[in-house]
Amino acid sequence: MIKIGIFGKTNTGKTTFFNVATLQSGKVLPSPFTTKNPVYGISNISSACVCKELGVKDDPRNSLCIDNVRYVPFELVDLPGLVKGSWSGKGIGNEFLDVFSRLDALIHIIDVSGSVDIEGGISDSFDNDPITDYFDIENELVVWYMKDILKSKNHMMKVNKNTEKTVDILMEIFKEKKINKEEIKKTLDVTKLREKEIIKWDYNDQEKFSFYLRYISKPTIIIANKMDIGNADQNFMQMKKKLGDIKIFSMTETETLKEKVDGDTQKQTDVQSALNHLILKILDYRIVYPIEKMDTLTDNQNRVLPDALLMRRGSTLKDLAEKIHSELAGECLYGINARTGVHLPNNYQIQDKDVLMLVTS
Ligand SMILES: Nc1nc2c(ncn2[C@@H]2O[C@H](COP(=O)(O)OP(=O)(O)OP(=O)(O)O)[C@@H](O)[C@H]2O)c(=O)[nH]1
Ligand SMILES: [Mg+2]
Repeated sequence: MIKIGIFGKTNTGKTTFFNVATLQSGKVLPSPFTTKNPVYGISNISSACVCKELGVKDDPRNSLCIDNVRYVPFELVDLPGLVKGSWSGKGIGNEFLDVFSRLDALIHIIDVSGSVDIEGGISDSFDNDPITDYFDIENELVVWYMKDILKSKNHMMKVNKNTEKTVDILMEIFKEKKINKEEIKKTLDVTKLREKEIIKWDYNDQEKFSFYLRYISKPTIIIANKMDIGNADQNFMQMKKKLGDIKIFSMTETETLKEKVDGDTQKQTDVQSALNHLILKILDYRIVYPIEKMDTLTDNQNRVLPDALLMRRGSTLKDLAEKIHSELAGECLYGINARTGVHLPNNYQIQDKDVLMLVTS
């Protein structure tokens, strides 16, 4: 299951966001470090269900269908709050780092009102600068990546550059951080460090590599929270200007796109838009509906469109077979597009809202 982590400075509203997204009731308090350990929950992305278009009444098993909208689950993790120096100085628990390593993407929550001071307490002078916060907290992540490179100096000394390539060494260095070869290669290209032996990387190279690897391996959106108080409007404008490359969500931004509804429903739709964007747009997942019978669009228990699965862009029919059952992958002969009846090869790339039947030997 996709795993998304909520992180950021303490007291910014991470648990508030998590509670709306998962319908849990984690402790929310105006004091720093309220959340002590990672908390797991299930949330959903939403997408127009194919049931309407295909004119059937569905019977979902792994997901929900409400008013022709499919809700597909993923895992959300509420992480303990950070402050400047958390990792470099004060030290953060191994549990945090273990959980963090296994995340697919991140939601960075920022108090855009300026109410959280440098120690993490809430002050009503609203003179904290959220952009500084953003870079301070991001820097904690970069330092954490850099530590891995520094720790590996000894290992690199022994490396015979004829037998081990830069990419393989970096794979080894970052093997615990859920980073794949493509991400390492992309980072080497962006930083233009591919040709430079790692042992010769200076501090700037290490920092640059860590900075880009953090972004490439853990795609991130920003939630500008607490738009209702303090200097939020002004700070938000500044943030948009300074952090233009990163998608930033706020209450006001989504409000203009939607008709106004009552408070709680509005909060949920805002959270939903952010989650949908992260998973469907940035991580680029597609939703696929596997079935076992063409004429009825059912599984072998006669459930109509039982499952909606999230598959990353570039996933093939064979990947789908593997996801459904690892033994199925070897036996998959071809697929059939349920809408058109067209036969599809094993290397067919899954498209969003595909309804597919797998034919096995
Ligand atoms: N005004 C306002 N207050 C908010 C908003 N979101 C959260 N808060 C308040 O901010 C305080 C901290 O919220 P939490 O959700 O506990 O923050 P957190 O980031 O999980 O904090 P830690 O777990 O301690 O790191 C609480 O008093 C919340 O009620 C918001 O959008 N506007
Ligand atoms: Mg919390």
